[in-house]
Amino acid sequence: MENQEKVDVPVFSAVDQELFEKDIYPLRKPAVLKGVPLGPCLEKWTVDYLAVKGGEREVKIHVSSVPQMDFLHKNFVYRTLPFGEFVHRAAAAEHQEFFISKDESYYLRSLGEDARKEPADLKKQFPELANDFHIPPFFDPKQFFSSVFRISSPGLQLWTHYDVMDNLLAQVTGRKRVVLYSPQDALHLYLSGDKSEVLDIDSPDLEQYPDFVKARRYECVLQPGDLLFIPALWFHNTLALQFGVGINVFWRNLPVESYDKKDPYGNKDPLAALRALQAVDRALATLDELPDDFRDFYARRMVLRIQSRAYASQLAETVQGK
Ligand SMILES: O=C(O)CCC(=O)C(=O)O
Repeated sequence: MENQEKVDVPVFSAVDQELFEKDIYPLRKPAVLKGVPLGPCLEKWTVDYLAVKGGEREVKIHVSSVPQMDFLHKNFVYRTLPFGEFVHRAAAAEHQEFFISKDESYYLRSLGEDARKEPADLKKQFPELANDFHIPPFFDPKQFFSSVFRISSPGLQLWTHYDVMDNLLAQVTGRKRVVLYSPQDALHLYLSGDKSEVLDIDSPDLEQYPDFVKARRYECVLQPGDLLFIPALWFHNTLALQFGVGINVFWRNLPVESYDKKDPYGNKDPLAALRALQAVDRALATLDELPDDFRDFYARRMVLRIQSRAYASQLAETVQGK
């Protein structure tokens, strides 16, 4: 897509806590961080080692006949496998045992003990592996929310979505392309909840999604050992260029009471945002009392009021000054 603006995610070397806190975090923009000690996982985590240490613990995985996972048409199924068996399958291009087809693709986003209540925590679900990974000391440990395994077959692409907490995505093995979009581009991403309906971000159907070209595309390729800082609300789309093992760590950057308590995934909108969205729904239901032309007019006035009252002027300038 030639007419879409493209930006490389900035890369920072030899990042320590001070550099992160002073020069990177306050910008609220994605950044690739190199040279951060992540622990022995970088040397140790071969497929066999992971399979032995992760062992027989059952994991729920996404399985798809094609590597581009499509949440709109649900082209994947959930299945359960012992972790060791899953890792062997995800690392191979062809499978002797399979659910759908010989060349099916796998994706693991690890879950908490009781997936509906508890966030994922490597220390609890994978104690044998957790000590190999050192969580970078870039946030107050009291803000820690979850640590999540992200293990993908080669070519696996995860749809564009946002999360509501700050996030460090550590790539341990395999290269991964990540494309990100600013929260300020939300209007150009054709959202369905926390996900973008534009699945093919490289050659989207511009008749269906004409405004997608207006979204500025931030891109990076993570190498093993790299960290990507993904600030809360930044949309991200990942493409595993090889079999890949990653871990992401979410932490709360808002006061703890701002978040929905029943949110093991870290992607439920903060409570105040939820209330505001519900109020919009009520306002829209009220507009339905009017005939079409009046409804249209007052809907536009609502948009203007929202823009002038709630868009941050500093952020708006960034958008205009793209
Ligand atoms: O690395 C991936 O596969 C997805 C990462 C992701 O969605 C996240 O870190 O929130």
